[in-house]
Amino acid sequence: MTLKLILIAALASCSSVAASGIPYRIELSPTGSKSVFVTVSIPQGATARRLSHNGRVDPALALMKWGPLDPTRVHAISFLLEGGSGNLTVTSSPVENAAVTTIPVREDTDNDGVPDDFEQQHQLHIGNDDSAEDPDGDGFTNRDEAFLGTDPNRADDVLKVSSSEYSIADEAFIFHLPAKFASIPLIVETSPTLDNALWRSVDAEMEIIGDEAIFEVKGGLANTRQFFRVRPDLTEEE
Ligand SMILES: [Ca+2]
Ligand SMILES: [Ca+2]
Ligand SMILES: [Ca+2]
Repeated sequence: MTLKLILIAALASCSSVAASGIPYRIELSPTGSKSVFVTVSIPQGATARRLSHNGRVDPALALMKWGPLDPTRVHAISFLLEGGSGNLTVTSSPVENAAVTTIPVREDTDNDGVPDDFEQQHQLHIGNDDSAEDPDGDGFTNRDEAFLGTDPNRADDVLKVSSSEYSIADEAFIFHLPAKFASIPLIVETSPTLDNALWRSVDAEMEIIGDEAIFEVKGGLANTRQFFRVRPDLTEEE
């Protein structure tokens, strides 16, 4: 069995959630039939905070562990890393099939939570904190865009629900998003009103079909109106 590791973009925060550190997102595509365990070791002097499910952090050992992971689907690990330099080492087990990958810690020269490589790629400014700016006016800051893997200079490259419907057969609200957002921890929230909205999170099941990530929220229609929104989930796991 081999384990394919893909490091996708990374980065920072949702405007409504304070988060510090450089975000990382690692995609895991186990192949074979056995469940897989994954360990990420963190460079000395760094601390990690988990964002994604299914993992635990052992600060004494500077390790993060995930598993068992179902080998039949893709998993995404998201975390924020503060401090330290060197490499992240990603190891999978069982031992006889171990795969080891090293990922260099991303530099953030101006310490604004947006890594240098993203700033260079998108003509942002290393040397001054432009993380809260929104040059394309799409409502997402440069930090948000780096986290989401969207272009900070293109308003049409943005986290957005492309379509939605209510399925009477499934008794569920269905939301369609581009599949590229499937590996980002997202949270679905609902409110009965948009004036003085009271957003609360709801359980949503996600599956990827073709080029779409489809979220399904059970229930609804019993009462009157319900509003929904989807946003990056940067809450730390307990
Ligand atoms: Ca930076
Ligand atoms: Ca923007
Ligand atoms: Ca954008």
